[in-house]
This record gives sequence, C-alpha cells and structure tokens, in this order.
Amino acid sequence: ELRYPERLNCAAELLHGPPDDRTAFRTPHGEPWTYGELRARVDRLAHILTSGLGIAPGNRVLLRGPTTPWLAACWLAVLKAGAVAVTVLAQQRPHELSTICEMARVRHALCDIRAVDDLAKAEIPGLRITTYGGDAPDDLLHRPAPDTPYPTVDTAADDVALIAFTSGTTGRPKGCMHFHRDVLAIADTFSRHVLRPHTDDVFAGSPPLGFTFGLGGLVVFPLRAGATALLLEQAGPKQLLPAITEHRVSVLFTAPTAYRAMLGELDGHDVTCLRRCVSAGENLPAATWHSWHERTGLRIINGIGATELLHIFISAADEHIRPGTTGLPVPGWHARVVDGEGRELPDGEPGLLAVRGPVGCRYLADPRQREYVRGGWNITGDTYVRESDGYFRHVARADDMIISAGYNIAGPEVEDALLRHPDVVEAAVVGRPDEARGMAVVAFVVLKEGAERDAEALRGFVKSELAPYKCPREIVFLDALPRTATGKLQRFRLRTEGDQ
Ligand code: 3SK
Repeated sequence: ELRYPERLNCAAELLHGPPDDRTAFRTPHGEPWTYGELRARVDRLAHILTSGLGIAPGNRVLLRGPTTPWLAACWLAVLKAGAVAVTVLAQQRPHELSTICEMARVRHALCDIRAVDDLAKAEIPGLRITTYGGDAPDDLLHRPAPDTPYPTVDTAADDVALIAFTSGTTGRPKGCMHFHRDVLAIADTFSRHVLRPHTDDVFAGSPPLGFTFGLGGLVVFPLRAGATALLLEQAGPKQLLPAITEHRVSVLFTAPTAYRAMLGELDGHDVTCLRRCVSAGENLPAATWHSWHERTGLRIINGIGATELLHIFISAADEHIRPGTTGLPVPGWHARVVDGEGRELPDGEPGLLAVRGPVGCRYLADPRQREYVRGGWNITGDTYVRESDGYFRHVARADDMIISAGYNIAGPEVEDALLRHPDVVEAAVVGRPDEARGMAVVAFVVLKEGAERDAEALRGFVKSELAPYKCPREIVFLDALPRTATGKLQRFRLRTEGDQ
C-alpha cells in the first residue's frame, strides 16, 4: 500500500532530487532545460502567479497550449503555489472552454500566445487571461520576479491539485478532481512497477499534456524518475519517428492508431533506442501488437487508463505481456469483472470492469458519480473478461456490444479481424438498427493508399477469420475515422451519422 505524508505538495516532490545539471526537458529545436533551470523557472513563475497575478491557494487556473517545457513549468508552478491546474486541450473550442471555466469556476488562465484566440473568443466573464511566449511586456515570461527560491505552499496530500476534464467519447464534459497524492501515486504504481524507468531514459509521445495520459507519461513519470522528456508540439507519426531516432527516445507513449500509422513509415528510421512502447487510449488489437513486434522486435506494453483514475491501472511488461490481453492489475490496484448489480462474475464470463486503487473517481458536482463509483469500486464502462490465469481481456466498451440475431458480437473482435487484412489501416465496427436482426454489424474501414475498395473481398476475408454471424453486413470505406481530440474513436458518430 502506498503511504504519503499528510502534508504533501506533489510539484515540490517531482522537482526535488535530480542534480542541477541533468536534462529535464528537451525539444526538437530549442535549448535543453536542465533540472536546475526547470526548478529556477518554476520558482520564478510561482512568484509571478502569486505576487504578480494574485493567484491564491485553491484558485483554479486554466492551462492551455501546445506541449512545451513552458506549459509543463506553468503546471508545476500552479501546483507549487497551492492552486489547482485545469489543463485543457489546444483543440478545445470557445464553447467547450466556457463550459469548463464555468463548471470549474476558473478565474485565471495561462495560455500560450499561439492558442489564445479561441480562449479570448469565448469571452468568459471574470476570466483573466495571461499569455506566455509572446513579445508583449506583460507576457508571463517577461514579468519581473525575484530570483529567489519560492516557498512551496504547504498543501495537504488530499488537497485537489488538478481537475481533468473528460468528455469521454460522447461529448458531455465531466471534471475529475485529483489530489496531490494521486499525482505521485500514478508514478509509484504504473511507472514504477511496469515501466521501471532509469535516470537515463528519454520519454516522448503523442498525447497532449491536457490529456492525463500525456501529463503522466511526459511530465510526471520522467520527473519522478529523474529522467528526461522530449516534448513535441507536433507528435503525429511523421514527427515521432524522426524524433525517436534523433533524440534516442527510450520510452514511447502513444495510441494503437499511431503504432499502425508508424508501421507504414518505419523504413529508414532507427528505433533500436526504444526500450518501452506504451499503448493506451483505446484497446490494442493483437494484430497491431504482432505487426509492431515483427517489424521492430519490441513488445508493446498495453494498458487501460481513465481520466477518472488519472492513469493506467491494468497493464503488463516484458515476459508478462500476453498479446490480445490488457494485462494484470498494476501493483497497488485491484480489478474484477462484475454484473450490473456489482456481483463478481466467474472467470471467462464477460461483464463490467470494476477497479479500486490509490486513485478514485471524484467528479466535480455531477450525478454521474453514482454510476461510476458503486460499492467502493470504479466502474469504467468497459466490458472485460478475466481469464483463468488472472489476465484481463478487453471485450468492448460496455455500449459497443452488438446484439444481432440473438448473438452477442464484440465490435473490437471484428475490428481485430479486419486489421489482419494487409490493406486495412483502421477499422471501426458498430451496430445499426436492423428490422430483421435487431442490430446489423456495420464496419467502417480506412484502407492503405491506393488499395481497392472491394467490400465483398473484405467480407470474404472476415468470414475466413471469424464465425460468419460476426461478419459485417455492410462495409463503408472512409478516409479517416471520427476521433475525439484525445484520439479516441467516436463510435456513436458512426452509429448515428454512418448512413453515408
Ligand atoms: O483515457 C484513457 O484511455 C487513458 C489512458 C491512459 C492513461 C490515462 C488515460 C486517461
């Protein structure tokens, strides 16, 4: 069990330890930041936030910008000053930003000058926006501040440190409150036991810092390990591969889609520096795991996480990896599969995934809290099976099961079969109302450039891989699948708008 002192400021803990001259952050073009520089810059910012901007402990501060060392430093400064960080995505639009500020009662925003337009357009009453990275004399980084250490605000371990917003895949935002101790707990569970980082590791990846997958993987884990993070503003597959080679990245965080896209671009890139490849955000199909392994020799670490629980709670590394499964509960976490009444189901039977651990779901004033937390267990909304050897296997998101002609069909199983076809790059399978069957299986497929859109041939392929009742009745070819700003597939849009 994890034990933390009653008084704890996670930013001070994350910054404490590594020698001044070790590199904390790198970027593709700028000067690296050492730990000494990071500590000094965070302290300057914290002085400005408190003395200059009047931010007080407990105030909620919106942070918005591309993934840069300055965004990470602002996040640390807000927490060191005892305020609460509300990190949002650069893609969020004025209406979403207004909702978030209203729900979280945000009065201050620190915004990269390049991302300020939509925030300004939102015209949020009472919001004071301070920009950074510009030329103006009142830019956050140009303001005068003492060069003296900032006295860390003495927060309690269970004071709120951050509010992370999730709209899930359906669009209604929920704010998840996390404590100072939660921030350390994700490093001291998943990172410590599964990643087992070294001080000479270089972390990099695609999830933005406004998504807790990225915040953990690119800031919290490297700092807690005294390692280095390469922060990339552009982190699509085309930018990731050269960055991995050039900066000798050893720990990679990205999503299954990016692994598939990188497979098509691998030629000419040396990825032998990679030691750990983490995949989360959505289920990793076995086909993607095997293709990556065949091409690189690397075994992807699959994981399931949630904004509600801050980071990954089921995973496995090295010889413990079983492709096609998510893994085992991360040390410190407990998991089981339950029915709708919360009763534990026998191994092999699909049901709702329920987890319990050092971090719990705490929605900001939202009645959905009662659905998510039942009897002390967090019900994540995923359908899982626990195998007899204790491994947890993803079946579907609970609302992605398709019941067709009396059969239960898991969309991801059909997607996995489609992805085994050499011409298929992306696949999403949903159920659509059908008079004869109740639901009909419909697949949305993105093909490799130049491949022939032959639905019948593809249906024939699926029939050779799966029982025929699972074969899609219809295959729709798309150029890209609809995804949220954090890269999650929006199946609901395919269900409702898929009649193209
Ligand atoms: O939402 C997710 O899928 C996720 C995955 C890993 C870590 C954190 C999160 C929120």
